[in-house]
Amino acid sequence: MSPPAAIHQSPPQLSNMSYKSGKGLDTNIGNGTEAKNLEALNGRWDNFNFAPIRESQVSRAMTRRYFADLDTYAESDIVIIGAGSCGLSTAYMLGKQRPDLKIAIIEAGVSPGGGAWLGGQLFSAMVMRKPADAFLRDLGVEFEDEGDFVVVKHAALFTSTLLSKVLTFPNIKLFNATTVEDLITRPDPTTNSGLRIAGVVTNWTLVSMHHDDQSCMDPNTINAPLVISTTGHDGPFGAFSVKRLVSMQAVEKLGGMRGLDMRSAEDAIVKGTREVVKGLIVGGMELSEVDGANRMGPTFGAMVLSGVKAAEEAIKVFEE
Ligand code: 48N
Repeated sequence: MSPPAAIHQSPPQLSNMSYKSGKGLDTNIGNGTEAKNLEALNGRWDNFNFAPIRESQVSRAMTRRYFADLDTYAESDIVIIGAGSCGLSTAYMLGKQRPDLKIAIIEAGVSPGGGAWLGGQLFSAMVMRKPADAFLRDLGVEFEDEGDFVVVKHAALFTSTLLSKVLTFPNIKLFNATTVEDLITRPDPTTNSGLRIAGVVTNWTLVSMHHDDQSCMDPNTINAPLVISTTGHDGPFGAFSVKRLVSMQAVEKLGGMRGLDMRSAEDAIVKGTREVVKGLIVGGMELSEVDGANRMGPTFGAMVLSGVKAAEEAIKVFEE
């Protein structure tokens, strides 16, 4: 029995693909149950059927897009490492202010959001001190006003809203389950370290976790004139970029995150968000490892406003 025709279809060249119009995609999908809205399906389950599909169409629909994105973002304007509250806030601000910039977000976890799915110690409400309520208003997330601070009823409401807004920007692509396992550098005699950051080295996270027990599994790369690292405070993956700066001797040593002091921590993180070495801006809790700032515990205003500042610093770089 000869193999079904679909096997002989060679995938069209990625470059002539246009997802919006569907040109060049498998279009031999039959006309299954066309439903203009959910009400049209009510009570019609006896004769219900999905439109026909062939498994390879699903594979091609996913792989074409993913590899086209890898091709597109191999040269990015900005790479954000870490899709936690700071990285996502940075992306949100850049997506709004600079739709012309191509931005790749690299997130080691399958699920983005970092530590912002719960408010603290598994409690769900999320606290932000004013003036971070301005960010919540801009984002359109409701909160209860408690005077000097506000409370979002569930941290997941904040994080899912922020994530959904970031994912809708056409100039931003999230590569989750993907780890930055090194930084691309270039010699730069104008800097103290003699180098500048020029992109990131990536691998599937599961591969990055098994370099010690598998033979060579070389990484992929993304070139970008600016990297914004928001990988959180020290932990299995945390503080990645700043620890790498020390091991490549671009920074002498880290200050190391200090004990919990909400008031001093949040001001220091927001004010300190900056380009730590040329081509690398550090924000969020990763910065506490650089500057020896305190940690703030279960309050997130500094994360979002560090993101606002990181975006501002990034735009300055592109306006230089
Ligand atoms: O949420 P985090 O860890 O980091 P931030 O800075 O966005 O937010 C920190 C915040 O959640 C707190 O820690 C709160 C305020 N508590 C403070 C305190 O006192 O304890 O997100 C970092 C993200 C995570 O999703 C990681 O998976 C990811 O970065 N990540 C990486 N992604 C790709 N490549 C890497 N090398 C990497 N390292 C971490």
